[in-house]
Amino acid sequence: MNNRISFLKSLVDIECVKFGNFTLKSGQQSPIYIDLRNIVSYPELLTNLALLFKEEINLSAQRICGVPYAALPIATMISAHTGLPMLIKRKEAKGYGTKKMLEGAYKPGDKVVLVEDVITSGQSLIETIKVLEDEGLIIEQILVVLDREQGGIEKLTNQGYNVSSLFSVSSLIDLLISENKIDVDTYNEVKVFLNNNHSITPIQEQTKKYFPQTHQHPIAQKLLNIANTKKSNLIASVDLTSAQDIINFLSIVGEDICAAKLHVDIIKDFSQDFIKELKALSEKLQFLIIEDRKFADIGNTQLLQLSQGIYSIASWADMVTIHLIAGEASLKAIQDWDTAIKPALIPIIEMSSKGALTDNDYIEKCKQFLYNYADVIGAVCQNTTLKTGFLKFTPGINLSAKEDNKGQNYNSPSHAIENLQSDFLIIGRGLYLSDNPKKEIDNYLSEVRKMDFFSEIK
Ligand code: 5BU
Repeated sequence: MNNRISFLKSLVDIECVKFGNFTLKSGQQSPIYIDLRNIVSYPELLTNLALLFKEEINLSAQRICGVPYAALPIATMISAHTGLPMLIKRKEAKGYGTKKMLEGAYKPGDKVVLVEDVITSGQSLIETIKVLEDEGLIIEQILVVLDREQGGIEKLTNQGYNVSSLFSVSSLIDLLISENKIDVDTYNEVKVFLNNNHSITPIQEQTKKYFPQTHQHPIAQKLLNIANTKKSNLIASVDLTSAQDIINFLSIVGEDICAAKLHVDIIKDFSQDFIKELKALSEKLQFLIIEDRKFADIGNTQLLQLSQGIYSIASWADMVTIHLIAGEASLKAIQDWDTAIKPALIPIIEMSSKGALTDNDYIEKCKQFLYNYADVIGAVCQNTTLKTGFLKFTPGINLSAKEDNKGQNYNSPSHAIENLQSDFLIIGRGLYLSDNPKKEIDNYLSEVRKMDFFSEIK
């Protein structure tokens, strides 16, 4: 069978293309769904695609680059089959070191073939083109797998780029009807939809972050319930040093947060009376308590630190943070601790500070075991994503500052939700140093709520 035809049919088989009734971000219904990301799990198909592209590539090209993320594996495969060296365009600049947006070996003037999975408005391509051109590279050719026929190709062609696609949605449905893979009604519905929707937001860019609803851990479920009810995923990091100041501050912002995060070891007048007052306030205003203890020791010591001393953290904290630097056995020691009340665990796998040693290698090592422990409800991290069902907590959130002068890096709430895919945002000085914390938390909340983050998944 013709390679192109068999490739298109496979896209339907692996559900990269689906027919039915899909809800778009705009609320519109669409009869077709296209998302080529699944292809990464089908190496044979990826190879076929690379071979189809190989026939199209200009001989004068010197580099190949995929638009992140969907086209990265496609570009990699083409690179392997053509010998064209690959470049990687980052989605976000590194928060440390060189802040480079483009990785790989290149020099200004190199001619690049850009690869994209699906083109709709062409917006993601335009963003990638800008990064490459800012580096002095020349866009020799743009190759796209599927054109949604919504004006993207024309837009780029008008700007002088050489763009072509292997397939269009029309050619896809023409083929599928001729092969009896879709019926006439579906075919007509898609045709009408294509004619009427030249400027809608593309379906494959619809992967929207919704706030999680359920969790198997009771404390995490409680946290989700509070956040969903209040429509607030904000956690106030209350790094104040007097017990009264903490209570006063939480009396003001408590109703708008889902949790308060403490560092009890910085409170100069810590007492169990303070904890009593704090717990009463947390009941009244409905927020949970995280002790940001950052345990990082051998299992036995961690158990002592959790249960003993003047703080006796395990008796009152709903959640605690823990580094995994000591290895899996230290985590397991807490998991195996058979006690009536135990805080949920939030391992720190990636830090917000400049030059943090939590590099990808470290993060991956943590991920190899952290998901296996029922006490673990998620992780503190920045760029890395977590397995579905695990909650992502991100500190280093500030509406106005980009950094402090002590190594902290900040992101805005919208960046954290949209780009970092964070579930919970941890805000410290942005709130407790504000002259008007009530007004300031409203500013944070309105940015979060503006994003429609708390809608139910349709
Ligand atoms: P800030 O005032 O918003 O910068 O406070 C951030 C809080 O989060 C503070 O208590 C830190 O100890 C905590 N934090 C962090 O900033 N970055 C990290 O990677 C981790 C914790 Br883990």
